[in-house]
Amino acid sequence: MARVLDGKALATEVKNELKGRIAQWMSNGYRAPSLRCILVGENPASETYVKNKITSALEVGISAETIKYNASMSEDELITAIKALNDDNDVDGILVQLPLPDMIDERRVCNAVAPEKDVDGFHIINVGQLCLDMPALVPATALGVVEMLKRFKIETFGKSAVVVGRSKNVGLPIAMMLHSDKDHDNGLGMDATVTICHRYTPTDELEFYCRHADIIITATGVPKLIKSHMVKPGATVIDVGITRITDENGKTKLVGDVDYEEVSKIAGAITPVPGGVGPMTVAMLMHNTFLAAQHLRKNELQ
Ligand code: NAD
Ligand code: L34
Repeated sequence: MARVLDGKALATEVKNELKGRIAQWMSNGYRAPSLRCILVGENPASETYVKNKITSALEVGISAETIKYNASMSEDELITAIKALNDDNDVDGILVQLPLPDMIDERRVCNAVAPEKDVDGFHIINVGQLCLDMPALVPATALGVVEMLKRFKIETFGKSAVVVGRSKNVGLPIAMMLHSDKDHDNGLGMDATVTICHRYTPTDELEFYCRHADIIITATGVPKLIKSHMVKPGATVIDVGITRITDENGKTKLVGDVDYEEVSKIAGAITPVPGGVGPMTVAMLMHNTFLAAQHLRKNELQ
């Protein structure tokens, strides 16, 4: 049976370390790092995720607030609200929880957040800097995946990896760090050989690439996409996908992209859903918020 990579336990470890570092930093006279989460409209999953973020922030010593708006808010009103937070010296990190209502252009909104407060790493400046191996604020989910590989000591150097899913916020930054050179500026590279698969990758090719991979990272939202015959014995399988389904008893539960029951018999290591990448996403958002706070204070001194 595969080793279960417990993201929940690891997230607790990461947050405890962060709590100590933040307390240490504040003992030098700095105020607590501060985060604002913007929620537009009603979406039960988003509400849960943002609640988890606020709870974790308060646990590690980050001051945090959710700012809620009605789904009828206009794009310009949202951008005006973001700009006010950009100009607010009491705020270090800003995130706008996605998805946004259909009428609002997510790209325009992500680019309205000041890059130095963009703790989601979705601003074009941060995306560009990551792609150029420069220091940047990196999307928390991708950082969570990389942190899991590092802390669970999964070797990536010279290994073969498949990323299933090519979204700009999840698949792309994961693939970017996995294939990059560790010796470059930001130190985030993992030196793997990476194949990116997506919805138009023919099924037989998806199977072929996955079967030859030492590491499979899947982020599609398609339950049971990754079956045991697609996994090389001993491979590491990281499941980013989260789908809410209703089971036989009418209860809702969360499932990933991986057919966990059968794949866990073949893989060498596997992440569960829930309790895998999700909690690590939240932990790495805290890391990004502390990083943003530190950079902002440094710039204030100059
Ligand atoms: P998205 O819809 O933007 O992207 C999905 C990607 O999957 C696309 O690139 C698409 O081409 C690919 N895809 C779809 N069907 C496929 C198929 N049959 N075969 C191969 N590829 C296929 O979604 P996203 O924002 O990238 O999120 C992906 C999943 O990860 C969702 O389930 C989401 O809920 C979850 N997610 C989890 C976390 C976390 O912290 N665990 C964070 C973000 C997203
Ligand atoms: N702007 N929008 C922005 N930034 C993000 O980083 C996100 N994402 C995704 C959705 N939209 C976003 C998140 O935060 C998904 N996501 C996220 C956050 C937390 C968890 C999962 C995804 C999480 O805590 N998952 C728990 C279970 C949560 C539950 O019970 O529903 C887990 O164990 O997987």
